Amino acid sequence: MTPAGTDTHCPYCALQCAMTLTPSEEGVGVAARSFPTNKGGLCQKGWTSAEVLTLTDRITTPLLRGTSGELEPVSWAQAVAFVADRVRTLQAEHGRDAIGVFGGGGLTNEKAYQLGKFTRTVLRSRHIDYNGRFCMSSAAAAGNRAFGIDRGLPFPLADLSEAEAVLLLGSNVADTMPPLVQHLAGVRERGGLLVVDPRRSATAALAEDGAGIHLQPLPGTDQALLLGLLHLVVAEGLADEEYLAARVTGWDDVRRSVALWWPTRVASITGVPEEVLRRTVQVLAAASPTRGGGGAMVLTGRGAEQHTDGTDTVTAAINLALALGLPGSRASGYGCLTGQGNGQGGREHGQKADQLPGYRSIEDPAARAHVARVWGVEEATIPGKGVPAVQLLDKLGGEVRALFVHGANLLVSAPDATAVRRRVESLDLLVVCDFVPSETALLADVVLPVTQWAEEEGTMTSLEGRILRRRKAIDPPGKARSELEILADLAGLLGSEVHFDTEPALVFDELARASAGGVADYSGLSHARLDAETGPLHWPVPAGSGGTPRLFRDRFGHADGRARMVPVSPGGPADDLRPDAPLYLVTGRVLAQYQSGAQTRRVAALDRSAPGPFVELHPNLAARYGIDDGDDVRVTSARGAAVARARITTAIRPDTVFMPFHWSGAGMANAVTNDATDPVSGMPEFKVCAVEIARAAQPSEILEEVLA
Ligand SMILES: Nc1nc2c(c(=O)[nH]1)N[C@H]1C(S)=C(S)[C@@H](COP(=O)(O)OP(=O)(O)OC[C@H]3O[C@@H](n4cnc5c(=O)[nH]c(N)nc54)[C@H](O)[C@@H]3O)O[C@H]1N2
Ligand SMILES: Nc1nc2c(c(=O)[nH]1)N[C@H]1C(S)=C(S)[C@@H](COP(=O)(O)OP(=O)(O)OC[C@H]3O[C@@H](n4cnc5c(=O)[nH]c(N)nc54)[C@H](O)[C@@H]3O)O[C@H]1N2
Ligand code: SF4
Ligand SMILES: [Mo]
Repeated sequence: MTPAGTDTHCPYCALQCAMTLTPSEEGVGVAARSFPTNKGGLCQKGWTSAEVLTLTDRITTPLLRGTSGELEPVSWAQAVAFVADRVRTLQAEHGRDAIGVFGGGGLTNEKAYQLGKFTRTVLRSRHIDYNGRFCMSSAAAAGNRAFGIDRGLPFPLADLSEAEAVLLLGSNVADTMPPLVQHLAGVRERGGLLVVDPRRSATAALAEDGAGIHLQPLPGTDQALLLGLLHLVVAEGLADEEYLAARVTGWDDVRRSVALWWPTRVASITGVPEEVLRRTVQVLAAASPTRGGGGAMVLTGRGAEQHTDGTDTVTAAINLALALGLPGSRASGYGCLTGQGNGQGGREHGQKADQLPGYRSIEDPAARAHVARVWGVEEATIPGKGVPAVQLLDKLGGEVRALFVHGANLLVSAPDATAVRRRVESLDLLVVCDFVPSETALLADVVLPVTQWAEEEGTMTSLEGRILRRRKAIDPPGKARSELEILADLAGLLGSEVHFDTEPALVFDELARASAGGVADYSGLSHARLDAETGPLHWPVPAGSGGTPRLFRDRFGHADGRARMVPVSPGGPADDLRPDAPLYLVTGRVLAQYQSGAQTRRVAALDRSAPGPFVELHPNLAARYGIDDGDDVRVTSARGAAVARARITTAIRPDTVFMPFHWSGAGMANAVTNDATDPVSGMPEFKVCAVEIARAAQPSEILEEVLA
């Protein structure tokens, strides 16, 4: 008989594929589990996830930078006492806001909540933000503006299986969420998969091979494309006027605003032929339920969002969906495909610069009073709002003297990362909680070893807004501890009288109380209920509620129940083409590596599948620059350069090169990217900047040059 396993979910992306873990002498066995989102599937990262538990270089003891300059093992008591002492001194010298906190969308709801509470009640600093700012902040801002609620998918993912048309803008799910592709089988068969990507990505190939459409625009022109599609909807009388009259405000303004986006103009800006624009609109409109179709969805990923006009681009996508009467209709709507494991829950419980738990505003007096009561503090002691991630990183070494990092590897994943490294180096104190010696941890003054997913209890909220249980299968190694314990210890040492629970179930109960009455209301939930209930629980789940799988059936989140259409106009890349930088660099992901690679670069099978950085370029472009497949190519922007192997392919536009961002060292894409941000969301423009390329000299020379 096989021993009973522990049912939990994958540690990586927001699909949160269900798995069962079975510990044995040889390690922890991973088995895929049937679940509505992954339907029994896992990707290569999921299958190999248990290897990260037993890495030979895993951090299992607190480390403190000694007088020799090296990180040296110390006891927990020494490590936390050192941190508390430095925090006290720095705050006495520079004020409370001198301590910054950087969180992550991979943290459980319990940890994200506790981190926000610790920052506001113990440090009493306004300077907290997190890597979700790099991820879906533009979609969140646009969703809040249009719908009054930001839940990535306002419907269960499985609704995708029923749709007749799906417009995917800048999302490569075939590599970034492989099991999700099962839900696209139907729409592919029906010829309704429409993929917008400057590259013929694995997902774009699925569309083309399935008689769908691959629209291959110039990078950064998604908004113009969307305005052009909406122009055609109006011109061809395809707008759902009845729906618009009943459920939406602002349609007149938006309709007028697209009058000048006629197809020839849009085709010349985007490079997408007029005929393709027309076909796309026909397929989408025919699938709209109010025209008798089976359902149509407009979904965005990071490709459309990570731009300085990303919020407006998502707004244009939402406007298109509203004009066709999709949100709230059967197997239809707009959605953003959230990225990180807890990218959804991590943006609801207070690790955002302007936020209190339950997706409340830190500037709302009623919200402050409610949360102050739950925390047992005076409302006036809760600081005001801080600044978004990129601006927070700008302050390092200036107004912010110390940084706590929980769940991000900034030195690889932040835009203009070489400049970020310099600022991090100028800090008086860097404290990193992690379980691997990431590039950021290696620079720290103090590294605190934490537990991993299979070693802890908690909850995660997946891309469809469903709250899931993460369960403990094994004990943590060495001295690794949960962040909940670390924060409670530090609170005590810093003389705080605020109570910090360390049991995840109790922290969750407090989070539930703090969220009560908020947009993201979890007050009807507890670990016990999540364990007992077999059906799905999508937030909001107020007390007594069975959850809300579909948010917009009857009304939207604004007080009047209507969605708001807002006219927008494209901005274009902040760092645009010029004679010394005549090409676009776009960045993104490959299947076998996750994010900064801190975890996945350490897994042998993943390293074999995706061993290092590369630059994708078109054969015509390669010929013009005298570059052969496998040559080293230097990609240079106004910020810096990266060198990586040429991968010559017709899958990319000839005016564009592509690099994944999973590696550090000479091939680090973020040495090149731009840190300009969207003015509404604070999202940096990872997806496009102007570069020059050249065939590089000997690899060893390059390494010296790039690292100099
Ligand atoms: N394997 C793997 N899976 C992951 C992750 C990972 O690191 N690795 N990370 C997770 C996370 S946090 C996230 S946020 C998601 C991201 O998931 P995706 O959004 O699917 O990932 P990306 O590869 O960043 O970008 C998607 C596509 O956008 C295209 N693109 C670039 N510029 C533009 C543009 O201007 N317009 C358009 N339309 N497209 C453009 C790129 O060519 C790329 O194919 O993936 C999650 N899943
Ligand atoms: N050029 C370019 N850059 C990008 C992007 C892009 O498309 N192009 N995408 C951006 C996006 S969408 C994202 S989400 C970011 C992500 O980039 P990062 O924020 O760097 O994400 P990860 O590499 O997942 O880093 C997470 C770190 O936290 C650790 N960790 C995991 N779980 C826990 C935990 O529970 N507690 C603690 N303390 N540590 C933990 C991991 O070991 C790892 O070191 O990158 C962004 N950077
Ligand atoms: S798709 Fe995402 S959640 Fe599923 S196994 Fe892969 S990394 Fe894990
Ligand atoms: Mo992300």
